[in-house]
Amino acid sequence: MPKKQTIHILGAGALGSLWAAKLSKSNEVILILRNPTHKTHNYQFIEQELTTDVSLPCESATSTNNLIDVLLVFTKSYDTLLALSQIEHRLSPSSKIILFQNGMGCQQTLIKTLPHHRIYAASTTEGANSPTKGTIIYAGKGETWLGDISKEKPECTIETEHLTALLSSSTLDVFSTKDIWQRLWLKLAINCAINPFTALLNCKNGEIREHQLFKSSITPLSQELSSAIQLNKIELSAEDIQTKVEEVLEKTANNISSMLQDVRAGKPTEIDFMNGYIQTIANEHTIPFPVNAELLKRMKTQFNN
Ligand code: KPL
Repeated sequence: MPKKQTIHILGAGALGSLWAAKLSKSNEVILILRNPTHKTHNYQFIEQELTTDVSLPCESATSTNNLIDVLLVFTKSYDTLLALSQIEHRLSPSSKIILFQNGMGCQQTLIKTLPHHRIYAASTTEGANSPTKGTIIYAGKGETWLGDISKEKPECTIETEHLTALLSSSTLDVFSTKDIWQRLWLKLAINCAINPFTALLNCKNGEIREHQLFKSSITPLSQELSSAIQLNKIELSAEDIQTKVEEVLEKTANNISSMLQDVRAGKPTEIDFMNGYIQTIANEHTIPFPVNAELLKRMKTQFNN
């Protein structure tokens, strides 16, 4: 029997646990947790009507175990730099680091912090949530795109293809792309145009469409997002953003967005890496993006983060 590939997973939230459960069927998956209390991390994984008990080995971030070969990072954007710096002693230039973070900013920081490492980003529309501690629900089938972000010039290397094949062993749909930045910026626009509304209005994704706040904001907000993204040399029209947002709202109508999940769990939100990142672009270029600025202000006032 060929030896199974070892995959380390940092961050065992809903999405990390989904990938861990799926990848562990044909790989050796090890979870890296902040303060593991046991040798294994156990949870129930619910897919459609089927419940499976998952039990995976775990290590603490500060463990001095072997070097890591493949690392999937699912920590919140605001935790990622610290979490990776705690395991830096286990990373070598041949380690493959795959970032699954929402929003923008964390990827650029990590490329600068780890200039000699292979860093990949994944953009995923898979949906998972954790209604109670120890239970993970696979909420909606999506797809995942993977690309190398450590190279100046985008290219689809043989290593990206190998990693795509490895992630596909989860049976989730995974594709490689050399245009991963395009996908990350589009995902950022979608998150900026959906997540804060769901948090402010305390409702499911699909329900924001009935609220005046969303109806009056979406067209000017899409224009602002398009301008901000074009300032970063990515072509994405306001019309394309709005159409995509409507499509995602339709597909994920019953989902509780990641931002509303954070609010309900009393956790900080990733607003600084979404609408906050757009505000940083506005500040750098001294261009006002008033609809985005107002959303950001309301989020900061209402949730104090
Ligand atoms: O990515 C998402 C999130 O919740 O963060 C969306 C696309 C809004 C789906 O819920």
